[in-house]
Amino acid sequence: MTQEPEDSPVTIPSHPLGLKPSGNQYTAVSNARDSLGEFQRLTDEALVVLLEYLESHLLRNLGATCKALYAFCRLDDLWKALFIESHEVCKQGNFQWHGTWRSTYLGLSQDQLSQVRCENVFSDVLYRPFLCTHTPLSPYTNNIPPSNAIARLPNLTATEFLESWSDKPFILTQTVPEWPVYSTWDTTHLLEKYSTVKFRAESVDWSLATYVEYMASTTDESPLYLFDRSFMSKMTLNTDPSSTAPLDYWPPTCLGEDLFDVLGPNRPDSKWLIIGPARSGSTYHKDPNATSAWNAVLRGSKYWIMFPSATPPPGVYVSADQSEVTSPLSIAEWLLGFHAEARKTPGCVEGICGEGEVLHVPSGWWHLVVNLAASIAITQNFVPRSHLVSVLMFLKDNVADQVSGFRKDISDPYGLFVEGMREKHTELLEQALAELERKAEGRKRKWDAAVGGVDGKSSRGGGFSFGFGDDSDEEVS
Ligand SMILES: O=C(O)CCC(=O)C(=O)O
Ligand SMILES: [Fe+2]
Repeated sequence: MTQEPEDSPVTIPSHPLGLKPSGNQYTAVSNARDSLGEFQRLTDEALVVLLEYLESHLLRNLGATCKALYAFCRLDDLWKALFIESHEVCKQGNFQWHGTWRSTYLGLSQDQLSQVRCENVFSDVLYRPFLCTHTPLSPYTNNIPPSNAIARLPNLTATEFLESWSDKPFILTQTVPEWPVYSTWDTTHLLEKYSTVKFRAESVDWSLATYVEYMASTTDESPLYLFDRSFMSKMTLNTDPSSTAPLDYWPPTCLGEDLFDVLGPNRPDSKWLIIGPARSGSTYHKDPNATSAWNAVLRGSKYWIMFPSATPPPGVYVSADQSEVTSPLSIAEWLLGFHAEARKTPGCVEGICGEGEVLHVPSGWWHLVVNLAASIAITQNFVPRSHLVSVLMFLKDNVADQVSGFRKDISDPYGLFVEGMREKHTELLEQALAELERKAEGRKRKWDAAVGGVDGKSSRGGGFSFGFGDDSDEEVS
């Protein structure tokens, strides 16, 4: 692996159409934009928005009128949207991938593609996705400062986990190799058994055969990510420890019990199969319902960068109730724009979880994940007893309807969880409810102090801002 620092120059290949970033127009002898006619009035951004309204035949015809529009109408994101939103073939999920969304939509092979050189087209809007796709990841994911490195643990006991580790990210280095799925889950083996089975990849359901073809040749800036919560039934896997049949995998024993087990069949979604090419991944988020998670890499490797609950990562903007998160569109954009600052931010931790390893995501932590090579992983969310209070608080407050993953007919997840806990873990529940009450009291006292008394008026007379987010022992998300 190369070890280039983040600010060292990197070499990017030239764009397949030959188009260049906007800045190059100032030294160029000609500019294809000059022949755009009335379209010249539009900025590149506005032009793309306009093109988003066109159907495929219009996009194709307009692209044949001049060189600049040819370049714009080839923008593959336009064809991705057309294909995903309206193409029957995409909905059926079982088709041949032709390398780009446009070629797939139009059923074109490589030798049927027109190749107009666009050397005098200058556009950051068109060049940016290409730059992001070809920006090497290694300057960002290598050279992790030792003070940021996520701990790598060959083993851990359940007691050590509860006492010292349930609030910290760590990588278990020796758990997965014993799982039966570990030896049999490369794409070749999976295709032998499941090639026609459809898996969810963002908003589409594609056969595994189609997805694997896509994965092998996509040049998307943010590749479509297979993230399927029903894989257990689709693949008829067994993880039930009470069954007599052999298990396909099991959670790392050191993570101990999962208190959401008391919900039985009413528990929210908790298991996902994740498959994606290099550069695919997950943009910043916290896991649902204040749960913790483990993520086991069966093939490939993943770079993780994480921040504690109260520290939103640089470039990520969170609304006061934490229900809305705004961040750059793609992982590459974030790496280009914010990674250097993030690495220096107190609380930031980073690590590479390799094949056969498991990463622990503590409740409430922000994380961004990028696959460094094509990867296959399983992730599972759970509630350790050390986070029972945070989970109860999250379910009870349900700020901005953020509780998620429960079946639609379950109207009171908090009540259901309390009921289940009362049946199976009475004492633990009582302690947690008492703690919850203490925290609610503390919040109320803070509120009263901030507004200057029970009449709710601020003693300062002016506006004020108030949040629980900086309260390290209180999690509101
Ligand atoms: O593997 C990934 O892309 C990350 C998935 C994730 O966010 C998780 O396991 O919590
Ligand atoms: Fe996650």
